[in-house]
Amino acid sequence: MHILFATGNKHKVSEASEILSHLGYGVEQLLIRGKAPELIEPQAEGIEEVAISKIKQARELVMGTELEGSIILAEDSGLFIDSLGGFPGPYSSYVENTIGLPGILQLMTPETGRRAEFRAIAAVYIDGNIFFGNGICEGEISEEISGEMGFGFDPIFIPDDGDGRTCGEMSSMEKSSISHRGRALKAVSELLNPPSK
Ligand code: ITT
Repeated sequence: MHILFATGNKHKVSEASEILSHLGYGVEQLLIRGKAPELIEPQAEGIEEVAISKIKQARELVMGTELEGSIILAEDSGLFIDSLGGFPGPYSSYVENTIGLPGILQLMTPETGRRAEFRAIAAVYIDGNIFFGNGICEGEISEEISGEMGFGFDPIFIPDDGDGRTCGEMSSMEKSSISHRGRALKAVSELLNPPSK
């Protein structure tokens, strides 16, 4: 079964491809005329609404094209820091692009603790239906930026289910086995028909 991933983030595509290929699915980035479409993320919405919005936008783009019957995956994710009331949450992209990882570290204080979690919602459109999978990865914001693998906030996030390294210090296989994205994609894949390889 072949899935088109509506995302502008190539790291997400390679993670999803690795995770879902083990489950028998092929994943490629959705490209319209050779380019990843720019999907608008409604800010101030929950990540589920954002994932649905991405699916709807992608569906509109493929309507009337040879991709119209394709299975489409969209996903929204974010970093939720306990002591900041879940911030940056839906604003994660904006925060990464503005204050960045050093800015997040500066917001951490010894009094409030460093607990945080990544959340992801994967939405798969197939034949008029949308299936959802949720994934959470709990952990802590590290003291320092560490590691060059992964992307986004990986170098400042130490997952509880790991061994003390940040996600930025893990191989993609290690990260996906415990990550929010790995969990969300596995959950949604279980709702789809078993793929015929
Ligand atoms: P889309 O085109 O799929 O929207 P995006 O990179 O904008 O790609 P999101 O809005 O879902 O993706 O991500 C929100 C932010 O959270 C963004 O800054 C990401 O870098 C970050 N993020 C999401 N998943 C992550 C992960 O697995 N590791 C580190 N940072 C992550």
